[in-house]
Amino acid sequence: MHYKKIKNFPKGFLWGASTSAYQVEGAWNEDGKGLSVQDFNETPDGITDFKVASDHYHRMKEDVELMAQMGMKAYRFSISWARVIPEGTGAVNDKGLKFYNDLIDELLAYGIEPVVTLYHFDLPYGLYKLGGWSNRETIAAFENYARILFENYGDRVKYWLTINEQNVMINHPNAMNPGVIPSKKELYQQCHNMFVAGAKAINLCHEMFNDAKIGPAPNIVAIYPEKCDPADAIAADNWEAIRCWLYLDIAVYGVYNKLVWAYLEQRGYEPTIEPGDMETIAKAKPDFIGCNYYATATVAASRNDGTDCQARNGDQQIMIGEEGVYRAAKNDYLEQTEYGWLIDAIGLRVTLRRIYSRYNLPILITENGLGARDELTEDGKVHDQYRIDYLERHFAQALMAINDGVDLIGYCPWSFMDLVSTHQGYGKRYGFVYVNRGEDDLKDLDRIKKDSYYWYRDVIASNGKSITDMVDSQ
Ligand code: BGP
Repeated sequence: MHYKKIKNFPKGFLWGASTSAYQVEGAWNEDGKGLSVQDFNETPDGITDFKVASDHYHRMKEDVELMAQMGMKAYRFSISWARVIPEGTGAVNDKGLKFYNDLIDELLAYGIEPVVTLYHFDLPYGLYKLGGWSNRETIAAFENYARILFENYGDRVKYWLTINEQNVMINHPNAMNPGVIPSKKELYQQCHNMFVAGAKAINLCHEMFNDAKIGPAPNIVAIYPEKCDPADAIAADNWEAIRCWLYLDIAVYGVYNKLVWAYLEQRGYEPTIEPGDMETIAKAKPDFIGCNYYATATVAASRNDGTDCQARNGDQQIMIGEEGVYRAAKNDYLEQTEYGWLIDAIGLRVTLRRIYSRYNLPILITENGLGARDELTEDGKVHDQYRIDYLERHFAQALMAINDGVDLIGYCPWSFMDLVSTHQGYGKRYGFVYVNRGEDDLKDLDRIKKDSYYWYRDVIASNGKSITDMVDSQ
């Protein structure tokens, strides 16, 4: 759809940026913090662990000042469950509570809206040892943890996200399981338990506050069929339902997606649902949807001959197909980053339109960004024009989605500052702020504003007018 006149970003748009606790904080065993599964994940040789990360725990005030100078309206961060409740359940760590209390106060002092994720990949190890999400006790532990956060921060935090990328934890479970990777059957039981836990947090939040907004934060991307072959369209539909709609249908409609349930039953993956679970889930009504978007995926029809899972999409993004469901396909229309991640700005518009037309809820982009090997050059700067280009193209498509009628309330690129990538350590950077450290060499951990920092500052200052003008002139 082309428009004669482009509307600007709405007033009060939440221009922000994101991080997560274990990737940015460091101080992995300080001030009473317990350990999380991330502290036990073995990283390949030459790739850093999460012990120091970006040392944000010790430099929080300096970091928030940088956010303020950039003009950020919102900051999406996660709370480390094990910093607040070291074993995941039981005793509370006052120093951990204080860290986030101070962070929230600091943000608000600069007029930055805190957007708080309760749980971002870092399950307390104490709970993991007891079975993690396979153990229904973890549901109660999560509800208790949520209650503690709401009691302590609910007077100031108005935007909450329950669980980051639950769909990634189920479809790519490696990084969340330092021990044995669970079977699919067990993963879908964990998934169900997380659905109940997320719903309990939403219900609790709504019981405790009238003005708080809470929602899930899955990774949602449109899935394209490789060709206009209807069989490819079915495969795209299969994978979009299993990868994406399962998670949002539960959150918004309170039901299992029928197609996905058929898939689960056929394979014997269906979870045990305890009495009361679906009532809890149905009662929980999110106020908005958080969406992490990196790139679309493209699939072809399943052949169901034992070859669907063979990698056949060259070095295009992490996707391997599933027997009897879909095969991975190559998308020749898309560029790739140096890490092989696809770049699809228009796909963001497609994705936002699909989400909005299914659910009719406000959407907050909670992650999107470009991982690259940024270099600190001799002039002491980081010239990341490629990141500016990437974000400019994605902002433009977000604006088009707004013009299409999507109620997009904000955009929090990943990431505010450089931090440890989930799989690729410190070499792969996403931030607007460069952190001066290597994989092993911690150097001085100085913060250096990249070119994209100044660019984003100007975008925010004009409420995206430069993007609107650019789109308008095309
Ligand atoms: C998302 C996660 C983030 C972050 C990001 C980039 O899936 O929610 O925590 O890691 O992806 O991925 P990576 O760090 O693997 O480059």
